[in-house]
Amino acid sequence: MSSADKLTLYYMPGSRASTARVLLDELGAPYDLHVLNMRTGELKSPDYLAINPLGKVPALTHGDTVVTESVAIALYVGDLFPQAGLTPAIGDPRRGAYLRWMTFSAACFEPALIDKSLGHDPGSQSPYGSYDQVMEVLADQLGKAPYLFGDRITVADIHWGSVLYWTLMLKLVPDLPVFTDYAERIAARPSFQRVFKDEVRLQAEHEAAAAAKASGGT
Ligand SMILES: N[C@@H](CCC(=O)N[C@@H](CS)C(=O)NCC(=O)O)C(=O)O
Repeated sequence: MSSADKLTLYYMPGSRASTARVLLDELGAPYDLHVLNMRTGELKSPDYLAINPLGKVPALTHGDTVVTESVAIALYVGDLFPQAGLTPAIGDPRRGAYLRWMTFSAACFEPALIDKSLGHDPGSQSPYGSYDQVMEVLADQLGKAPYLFGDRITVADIHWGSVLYWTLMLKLVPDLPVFTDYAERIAARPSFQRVFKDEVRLQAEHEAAAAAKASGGT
């Protein structure tokens, strides 16, 4: 991969950027990992705000192209590395469902969780229906097969396995067996385990750096 094609993932441990990291590993993608320490303000530094003006992770650069938003990053890298066999490509009968369920994550699932946790009732005009409907349709889809679209794992399963792993832990979704079994199965993959292990190290480093900064060090 030339420098014009270089991939860099802007990431912080213990965040949804972990999913993008796992996914790049699953795809066998060559990339640089740019680790940011939220506790020392690196997400809001001018350098990083030039990449993502929201100061949020993940972000991915590919040469001069900048991609933010977890779902967009997952779709982008899935299409970039079809040889990994994890991407329902254009023409694949699963492609429509793939785009649907990836978009559902950002457009329906996440707003439903946020409204619920803030005690907002969006009413009947809600773009996602209701929280309960979102949970029901997701549980129904996951109950059909080992993976979202049958017997073959895709990028969407890496994404949703991670989403459910974190949201179950935060008690934002009901602990239905269809969710817990799926999340545990996906998070047990070696790629997740490697990233989780490395994040323990990184988080300890970040805490030490924040403590040093607070006590007047660099
Ligand atoms: N819609 C964005 C949300 C990104 C987001 O909220 N990232 C969190 C980490 S999970 C973050 O960067 N938080 C740092 C902050 O808000 O300062 C996406 O899906 O990528």
